[in-house]
Amino acid sequence: MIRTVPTKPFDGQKPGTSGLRKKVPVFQQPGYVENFVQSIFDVLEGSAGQTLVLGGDGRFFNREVVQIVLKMAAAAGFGRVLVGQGGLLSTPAVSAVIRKRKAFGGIVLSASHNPGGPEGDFGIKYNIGNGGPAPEKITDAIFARTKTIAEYRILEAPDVDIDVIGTVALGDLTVEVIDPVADYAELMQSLFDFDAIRALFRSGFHMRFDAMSAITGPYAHRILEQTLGAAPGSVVHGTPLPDFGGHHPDPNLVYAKDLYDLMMGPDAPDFGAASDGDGDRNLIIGRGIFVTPSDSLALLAANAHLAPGYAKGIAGIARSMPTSRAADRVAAAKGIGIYETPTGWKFFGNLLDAGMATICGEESAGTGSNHVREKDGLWAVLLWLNILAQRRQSVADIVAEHWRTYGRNYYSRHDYEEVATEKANAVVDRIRAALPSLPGRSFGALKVEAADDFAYHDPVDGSDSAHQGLRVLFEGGSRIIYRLSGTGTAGATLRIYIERFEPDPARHGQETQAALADLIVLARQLGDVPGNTGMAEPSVVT
Ligand code: VG1
Ligand code: CO
Repeated sequence: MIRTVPTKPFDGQKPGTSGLRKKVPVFQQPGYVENFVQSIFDVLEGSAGQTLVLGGDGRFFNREVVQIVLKMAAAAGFGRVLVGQGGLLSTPAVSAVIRKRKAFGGIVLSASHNPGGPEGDFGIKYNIGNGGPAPEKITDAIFARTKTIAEYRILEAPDVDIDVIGTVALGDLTVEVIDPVADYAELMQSLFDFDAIRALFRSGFHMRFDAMSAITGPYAHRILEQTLGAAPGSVVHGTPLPDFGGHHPDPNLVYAKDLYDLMMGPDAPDFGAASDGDGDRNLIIGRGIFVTPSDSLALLAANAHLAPGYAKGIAGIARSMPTSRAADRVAAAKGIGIYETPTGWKFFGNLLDAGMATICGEESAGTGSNHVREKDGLWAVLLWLNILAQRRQSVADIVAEHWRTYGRNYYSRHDYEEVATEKANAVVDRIRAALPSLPGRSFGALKVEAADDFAYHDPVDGSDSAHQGLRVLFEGGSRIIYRLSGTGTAGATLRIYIERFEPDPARHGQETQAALADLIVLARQLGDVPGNTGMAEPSVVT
């Protein structure tokens, strides 16, 4: 029986950079999940009888929300839900399954790199039929709906057994519990030269992949160890845990420090990598060298033709605005398009659908291609492995050669986390007020060329997105960018992105923070960051 339940709107159900993210206790309020899910279903047109894909990163509360969504999908008239076994699906796997099975859309349950557990974070995101995050037009409509919602509909039924692969009926809905890895693994096999990667491992090449007790464990065990022959034990923290073992499943130098230390030490394997909570990010570290995500994007774009899936070349590269301009140099050399979008993968979807961009990336450890419509952590690892299998050079040599060819974009992001919202706003307001007066001014050796509040005009659908970050651009290619995070769940996070271009190979061996020192000082001065936030130093430097 379908029950119609009266409800009242909750404040703040506004999807951010990547879906709705809140603390678990917020989601646990009676009706909170139901209101948001009903709001999604209410704005979808033509979903009756269609297929929905459902899965999450296995964090605390995942299993409960899976049951709610299944019963609400039954009430909403969907025909079929494909749910990952155990309620698990990585974000890129959701995207792959939507595309392969021609589903109407999908729901991803994740707060990505944010910590999990009873006091941790949870999230819900809707993806459309191309496999990508819903564009702003839809997320705005969902948010508007959350403000007026008066009832939700749910099927009264016992919970579905989501641990056994197979098909069961839930009212008129067919629930198909699928292997979370199979479709994704098949897609990877179609893109990469698995024989060449197998030969690489047989030659004595060693790697470590840190799944951070999050969703990529099952994928990495199956693909890297069982299929490609990486030595057993290459994948560590490979069992998804509801609280990620109490850690931040964020693959950066702070939270993946064990991997970093290993790769910098005497026992380093040839290649180190990690992914995040929901499997869409990647961290790449060679023996003795961390590859910044921005450099990794440029390197992958420059070498993608070495993998079968990209052998014909790539049509264009897209990067989020704060991502370094290293990729721009590759695009210029190849004579292909380069697109600069606001932060968040949803802005890449149109460019990928239109065939304008093939490879996309963000400085926040996200890279991906037109094979799905999400960023994809393991995909990046496999493309790296395919390139290493073909080039048979060390990561450090490949990176050094890249810098010699294109120049080096020194790059770092400084995050000030859990700042009171008004204090973070004070920094941004101060910079915004100064923008008109900055061009032409000099600060030591740095001369401002331009300064603006970044706005994006989507060349495919003509939509506009304003206020996407404040840019201070210097002569010679240096940049300082200020932005507030749209994924946090406590206070505000101020992000300052700092970049300096260095063409001279004799100066490519500097330590990053040292190479950026004058820009770092200036970035803090311009925003009076210590005065406004009360923080002398950022909480995370990546
Ligand atoms: C952050 C990153 C952004 C990324 C987003 C979602 O957003 O900066 O590049 O797309 O997280 O990634 P923000 O608004 O906090 O800067 V994930 O792996 O959390 O889905
Ligand atoms: Co993620």
